Amino acid sequence: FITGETDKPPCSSAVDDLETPIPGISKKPEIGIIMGSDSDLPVMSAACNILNHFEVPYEVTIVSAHRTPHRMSKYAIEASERGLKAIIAGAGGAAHLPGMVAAMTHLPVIGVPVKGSTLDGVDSLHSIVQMPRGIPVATVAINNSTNAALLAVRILGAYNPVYSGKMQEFLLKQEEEVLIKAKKLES
Ligand code: RP5
Repeated sequence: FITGETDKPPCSSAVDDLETPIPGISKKPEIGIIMGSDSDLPVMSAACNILNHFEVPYEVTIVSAHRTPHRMSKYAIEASERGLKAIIAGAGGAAHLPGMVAAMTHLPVIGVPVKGSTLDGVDSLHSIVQMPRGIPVATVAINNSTNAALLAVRILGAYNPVYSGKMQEFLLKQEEEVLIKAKKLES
């Protein structure tokens, strides 16, 4: 997958670069970020930034439901045995990737509707959110891969206190930042 290559791509895991391991965090990817096309990367890179911020090991690659259906099946079927704990899947237009991956794995799948050049991303949103009963995809807002990554960190935090601790810190900091802005506005 892209992250392992020598010339560093735009979305590369910060955990890979750490010389000293972080206690409680493995270097093995725990989150898979996939997208239907390299044209989704500008949107999906925000998810990489969040996972880097939380020092979550992840992998990132292109998997297309329509152009590489066999690769998609292999990715989804092998994801759990390779150690992934959740998958973030971004796609635009006829965005079947998150749903099809969810159909072939028991892992949580978070779908990111990517806004294409027409229909404002509502097509992607509807394609991802309208899953049949039994096969859930947690769908975030159009182009909001930030929230997809934050949700993935919360999923990891449910069983790893390192991540839940980092999430609590993040929320406190976020709240503080808003309060500072509010005070500025009031003064
Ligand atoms: C989807 O089609 C991709 O996820 C992308 O958002 C959209 C357009 O792909 P390109 O034609 O830009 O490769 O499969």
